[in-house]
Amino acid sequence: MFWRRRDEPVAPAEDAEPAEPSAVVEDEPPVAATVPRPAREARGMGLRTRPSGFGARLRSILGTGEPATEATWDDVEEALIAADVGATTTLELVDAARERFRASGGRSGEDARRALATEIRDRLAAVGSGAFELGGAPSVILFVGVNGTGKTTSIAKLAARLKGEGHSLALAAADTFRAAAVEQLRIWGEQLGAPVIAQRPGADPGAVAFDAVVAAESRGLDAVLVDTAGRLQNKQQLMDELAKIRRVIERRLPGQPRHVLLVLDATTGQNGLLQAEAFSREAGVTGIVLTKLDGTAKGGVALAVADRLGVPIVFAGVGEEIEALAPFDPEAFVEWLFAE
Ligand SMILES: Nc1nc2c(ncn2[C@@H]2O[C@H](COP(=O)(O)OP(=O)(O)OP(=O)(O)O)[C@@H](O)[C@H]2O)c(=O)[nH]1
Ligand SMILES: [Mg+2]
Repeated sequence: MFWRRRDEPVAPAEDAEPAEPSAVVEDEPPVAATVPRPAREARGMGLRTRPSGFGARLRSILGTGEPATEATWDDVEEALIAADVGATTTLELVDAARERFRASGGRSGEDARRALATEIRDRLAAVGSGAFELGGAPSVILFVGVNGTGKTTSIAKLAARLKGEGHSLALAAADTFRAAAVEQLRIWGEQLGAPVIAQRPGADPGAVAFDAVVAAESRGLDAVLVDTAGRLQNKQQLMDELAKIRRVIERRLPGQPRHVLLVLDATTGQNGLLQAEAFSREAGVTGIVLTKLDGTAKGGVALAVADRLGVPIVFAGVGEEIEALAPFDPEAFVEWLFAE
C-alpha cells in the first residue's frame, strides 16, 4: 500500500434513490469569512524547489558535454520510469522527445533535455491542464478519491478560492461514513462562511448530494462542492455507491456534475494510475487535483495519469494551508520535476 489506510465506508444496502430532502441538518454560519483571500498565484504554483532526484539523474545523463546518443535516450527512459512516469507513457514520451530533438537539429545533451522538457509541458498543456471553469449555476463539483488523499482539504481550498472570486457556494457532506468527516467539513464551512448541507452520520450519501443540489438551486448559488468518503478503487460496492451519487445529481440537474475531480496524492506512485483508471470508469473523472506535491520527491505519476486518461490536472495542492492550492501550471511542474 502506498497510501495512508483508514477505515472504509460501507455502501448502503438498498439502492433507493432519495425522493425528498429529509432530516437535513444544516449550518448557516455568519457571512463574514475569517479565512483570508487566497494569496498564492499560479506562477510557480507556490512550490518550493524540492529536488525530485530526476533532475540530478538527467544532469548526470545529459550534462556531460557529450553529444546525446541512443544510449543516452535509454538512460533517460530509465530515469523517467524511476520517477514514476510509468512504462507506456515513458516510451511514448522518449520517442516523441527524440523525434523533436532530431527535427530541431539537436546534438547536445542540453538540446535533448530541452526537447524532453518541451514535450512534457506540451503534453500536459494539450489535455487542458490548469484550466477550470465553473460553468452555469449551480455548478456541481464532485470530489472523489482513495482514503486520505486530501479531498476535504482540497474542497476547503477551492471553496476559499471561489469565494475570493466572489462566487456563492455550499458544501455537501456526502462523506457520511464517519461523524468526524461531517464535522471536519462543518468547521471549514464556518471558517469560510459557506453553508454546509449534511445529514446524520450513516445517511445515504446520494440523499445528501440531492439535498445540496436542491438547496443550491433554490438559493441561486453558483456552486456546490460535494465531499465523498475515501474508498479503495478495487472495492466495487463502494465504487457503485459513487456511481449512484453521480446519478442522483445527474437526474436532478442534467449536465451535472460539471466537474468530477479525482484527488490524487502525488506521493502515491504508480498505484495512482490504477486509481485514476478505476475512478474514471465508475465516476467519469473530468480532472485531477494533484495533492501533496510539496511533500514528494516523485510526482511523475501525474504525467502518466494525464497522458493515459487524457484528463487535465486542474489544481495542485502544495501545502496544508487554505491558500495552498494553485491552478496546475505545466511549465512550473516541469521546472519542479527537472530541478536538481
Ligand atoms: N502537505 C500537504 N498536505 C495535504 C495536502 N492536501 C491535504 N493534505 C493533508 O492530508 C491529510 C488528509 O487530508 P483530508 O482532506 O482529510 O483527506 P481526505 O481525502 O478528505 O481523507 P478521507 O476523507 O479520510 O478519505 C490532512 O492532514 C491534510 O492537511 C497538500 O497539498 N499538501
Ligand atoms: Mg475527507
